[in-house]
Amino acid sequence: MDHPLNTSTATSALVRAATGVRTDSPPIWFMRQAGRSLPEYREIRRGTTMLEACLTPALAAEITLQPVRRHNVDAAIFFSDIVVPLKLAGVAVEIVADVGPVLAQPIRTAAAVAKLQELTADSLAPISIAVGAVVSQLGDKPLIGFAGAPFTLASYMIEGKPSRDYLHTKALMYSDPETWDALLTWAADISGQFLRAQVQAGASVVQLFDSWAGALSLPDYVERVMKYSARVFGHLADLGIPKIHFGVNSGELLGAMRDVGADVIGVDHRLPLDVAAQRLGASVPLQGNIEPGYLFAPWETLRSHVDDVIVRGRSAPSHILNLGHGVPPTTDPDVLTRIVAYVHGEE
Ligand code: 1CP
Repeated sequence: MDHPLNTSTATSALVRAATGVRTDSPPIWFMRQAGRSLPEYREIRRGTTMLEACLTPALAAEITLQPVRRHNVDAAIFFSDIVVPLKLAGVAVEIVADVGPVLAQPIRTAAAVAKLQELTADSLAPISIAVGAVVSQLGDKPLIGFAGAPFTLASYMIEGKPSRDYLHTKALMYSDPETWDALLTWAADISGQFLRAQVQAGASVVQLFDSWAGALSLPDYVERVMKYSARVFGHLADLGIPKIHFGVNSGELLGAMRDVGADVIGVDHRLPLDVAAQRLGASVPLQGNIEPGYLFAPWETLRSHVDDVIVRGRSAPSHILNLGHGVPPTTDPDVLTRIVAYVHGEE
């Protein structure tokens, strides 16, 4: 199969904006657009665990397409999770409802890291099949592939569950650099292979989520984390694919996150896009950054906020409109549909 970037998606608004071409209005998609805000998602997920849904190709493909049909967003994002490659590599992990990823045994020692297995190409088959099924139904709309960056992934592995302060993670980072290096190198390789499989099966853009990198100072990010994120993108070096890099609360890290090898920097809602653009010398396409809290405000209030984000986004060479972080599960999906219609000039 010819890759969609060579046949159908190269002229899409999302791919153009991701490669620095300014579009009349910004292409729009939402982080976490699939999932709990959608009644059709809650319905199709009944009786299936989150990871079963991710690893059943027909189900993962259908859930990926649900928000595209409902909201008419400019891109799909593959329905999966950042811990899926851990599961495929044999790590005992589950996604617990209303909690998030939980490991049977946190991985905090050199011995535990030494036991981690490599990912095999065979084990990625459910991912390739699901991506192929999505892409065959998307036409000229691009699919965004994604993975977790090594720091964020390692934080779940070391803490064993979602954390607020990342103290076990930082304890390992500061006290045992060799084990840290081995763990982040392993995480970089499985995320890199997970992304590569999605691109080879037809994803046109990728996003690397370093959701929790904002917990680090810039010097720590530069000295102890950055090279592993660069290693993830290294797995895609020959594929010529636009790469988005996103973190929460990462306003101090923007330049370093670009230097990892990103084409687009995702900015959360804490930093206005014109300020982010200025920090990056107005040379980097930006993605973001509607404050998710506005989804619960009256339409006129939300609409002026969206207008403000679009105006500030013009300070960057190009702009992909998104939220500053994921869609909250309690969001009224009609509000998301209305934002898309408004941005597309249909309201
Ligand atoms: O049963 C359910 O529905 C569980 C909720 C859920 C969903 C729908 C989880 C558990 N993951 C997902 C899908 C998912 N995860 C997607 C695809 C859907 C889409 O974007 O439309 C993506 C891109 C992710 C990526 C992900 N998982 C990130 C990075 C993005 C972000 O939000 O910062 C992170 C940090 C995770 C871990 C995770 N998985 C699930 C939860 C609840 C969490 C976060 C837990 C925490 O607070 O630490």
